[in-house]
Amino acid sequence: MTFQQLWQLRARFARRLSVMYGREVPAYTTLVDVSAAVNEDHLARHGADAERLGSIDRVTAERHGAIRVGSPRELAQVARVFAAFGMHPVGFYDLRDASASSVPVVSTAFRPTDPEELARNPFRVFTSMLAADDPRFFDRELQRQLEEFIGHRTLFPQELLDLADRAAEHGGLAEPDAERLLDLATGSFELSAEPVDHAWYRRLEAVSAVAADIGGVPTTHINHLTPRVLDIDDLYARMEALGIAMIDEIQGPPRWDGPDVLLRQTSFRALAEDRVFRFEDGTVGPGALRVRFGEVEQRGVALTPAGRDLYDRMVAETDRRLAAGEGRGVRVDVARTVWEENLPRTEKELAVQGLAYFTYALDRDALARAGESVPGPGVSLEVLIEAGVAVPQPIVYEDFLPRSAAGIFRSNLTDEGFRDDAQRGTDYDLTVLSDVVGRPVADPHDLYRRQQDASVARLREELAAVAAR
Ligand code: OOG
Ligand code: NI
Repeated sequence: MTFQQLWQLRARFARRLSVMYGREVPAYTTLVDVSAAVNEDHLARHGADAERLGSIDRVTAERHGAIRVGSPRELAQVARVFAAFGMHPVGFYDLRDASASSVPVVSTAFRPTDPEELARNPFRVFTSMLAADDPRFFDRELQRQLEEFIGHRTLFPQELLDLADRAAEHGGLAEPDAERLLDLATGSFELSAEPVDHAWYRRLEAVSAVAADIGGVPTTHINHLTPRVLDIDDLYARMEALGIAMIDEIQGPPRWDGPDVLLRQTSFRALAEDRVFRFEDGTVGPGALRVRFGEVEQRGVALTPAGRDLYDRMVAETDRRLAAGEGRGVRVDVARTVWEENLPRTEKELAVQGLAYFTYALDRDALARAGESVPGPGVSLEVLIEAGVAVPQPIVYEDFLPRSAAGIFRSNLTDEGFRDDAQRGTDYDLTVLSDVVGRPVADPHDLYRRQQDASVARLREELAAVAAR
C-alpha cells in the first residue's frame, strides 16, 4: 500500500473536514463557492500580479479551521493529533484581554512551518484552550466543576493518539492506517448528537458563551473553516447581495491602494443548529444552539517586529481618532487615512525600511545596469533593493491577529458575558503554553526571519558567483 507523507495526510484531512463541515453548516458551501468565483474574477482582472501572494491553486484550496478545547491535557492531545499532519504550534494569542467581552481563552495555531510544506498544503487550525483556572471568569466552585466535567470526557480516542504518534515518528503512514487515522481525526471534530446538559450549559453561558461552547458539551467540534480570497471587499459585497448578513466591518487592515499587510477577515453568524438537550426534569428533547459561524480571510505580507510596531501604532491612532469623533464613526475610513499617512505605498519601500518580510530574487539585468554603483560583497541589502538588483517577493503572513480574533469571537456572541477585573488573571505566555503542549510553541517571527535570511544568503552567493566571473 502506498505510503502517505505528512503533507498528503494533511491535504486529505483538510478536505475531509471541509466535506464534513459543509454538511453540518450549508452556508459554508455557499461561502466556498463565492470565494472561488471571487478568486477567478480577481485573477482574470489582474493576471499574474494576482498571484504575488500565492498561486491561485494554493489560495483557492486554502483553509484555516478553528477549534476549542477545555484543558491543558486536551491541548497536549490535540497537539499530538495535529503533529500527524505536519502541523506544529506557532504563536501565542491571549484573547482574555483583547476585547471588552468575556472570551476566557488562550490560543495558538497549528500549521506547517517549512516554506515547502506550506506550499504543498498550508492547512492550519486556530486552537483555543479554555483558561478554566482564571478567577476573573470562574469562581472557585465553577473552576472545580469545570475541571471535573472536562477531566471526565475523552475527545480523542487512544487509537487515534497512537496512530498519530506513529505518523509523526515515521513521517507518514501506510494504508489502511492512514485512512483509519483520517476517520478518527475527522470524527473527533464532528458535531455530536450526544445530549447536552441544559442546566450546566446555561450556567456556563451566563459567564461566557465561549466557555459554554467549550466546557458545556461532551465533545469538541470545528467552530469554523475559513476559505481564503484575493479580494475580501468583493466577497463581502457578494455575500450581502445573496442575503447573508455579514458582521458590520472587515477586521484588521483597511482597504487601501498600498500593499496588503497581515490579515483581513470577516464573518457571518451561522444559523441556529439543532442539538439534543437533557433538561432539568430529566427529559431529553430538541433545542437549538447558535455558536458556529462562517468566516473568510485575505492574507497580505508578514510584518517584521518594526512593521508590527508601526501597525499597532496605526491601530491605536485609528482608535484615538475614532474616539475623538472623526470619520463619522466608520473605523475603516479612519484607518485608511491613518494608513495613507504612515505606511509606505510600495512593497519595495516596505523592504527598504525593513518593515515586512520578503524573499529576494536577483535581477541580472539590473545588476549589469547598476555596474560600479553596486559596490562589492559587503553591500547592504537596502542598496541592492534600491538599485533593483534584489527584487522583493512578499512572504505571506501565515498567522493570526489577536484583536481580530477577539472581534470575530465577539461579533458572533449574543451577550458580553462576565469578567471580574478586580481579580488577578492567571499568567499565560508562549513559554507556559509550550509546557502545556509538551513541545516548543514557535515564535512566528523566527520562522519568517529564517526564510528571509536563507533567501538573502542565496542572493549573496549568486552575487559572489557573478563577481567571480
Ligand atoms: C477562533 C476565533 C479566531 C481567527 O480567524 O482569528 C479565529 C474561534 O472562534 O474559535 O478563528
Ligand atoms: Ni478564524
